[in-house]
Amino acid sequence: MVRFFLILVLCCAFRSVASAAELRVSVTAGSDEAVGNAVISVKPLSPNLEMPEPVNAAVMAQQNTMFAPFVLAVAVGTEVTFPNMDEFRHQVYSFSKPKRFELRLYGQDTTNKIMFDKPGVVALGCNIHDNMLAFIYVSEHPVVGKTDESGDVVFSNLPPGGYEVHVWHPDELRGGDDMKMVTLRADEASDIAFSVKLRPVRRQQQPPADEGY
Ligand SMILES: [Cu+2]
Repeated sequence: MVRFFLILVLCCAFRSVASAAELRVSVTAGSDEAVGNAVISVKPLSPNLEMPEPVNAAVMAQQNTMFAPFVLAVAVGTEVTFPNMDEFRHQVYSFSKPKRFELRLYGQDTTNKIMFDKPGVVALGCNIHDNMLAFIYVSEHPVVGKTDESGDVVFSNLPPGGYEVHVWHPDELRGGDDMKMVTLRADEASDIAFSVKLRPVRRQQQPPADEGY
């Protein structure tokens, strides 16, 4: 009996590894500028594809009078915690349609959790510190990630099949790539390159000018 289960487990493990596909996405702007913080969301064209379970918890920290990370990519239904790592208080809010909220003045001892249950872009600010700025991209698709500083992100263990791949960036302008189709094959890696248009002056999160600012 035990041996039977062992064989069954090994077969399943082998099957999932053997049939997994990999999607490698790179994002550039202009002639060849690598674009980090671009959110890539992946939508299976067939509802029958067995997608990886979405991650349903994430963190948007307040540290050194900044948000960390600047861009957070989550799937719909993700609960995000907002820990304050600073020794002073923050009052984080958003006026964005997918999630309007305000976390009343709170310090390190408060655990704030917000459920993001509608897709869209949620811009964050702090009523105390004007320099603080961040974005939560809430994707309606189950697989979502963001590019690193080299403009790359890799999705492993996707089931083979057809997909729509979408890109979003806080500074994007119309006229660049926003969606591409791809067919992933078992045991193969596929590459997609997006060329986006970004506003010349990028929005950034500046550190506070100095104490008492
Ligand atoms: Cu603050």
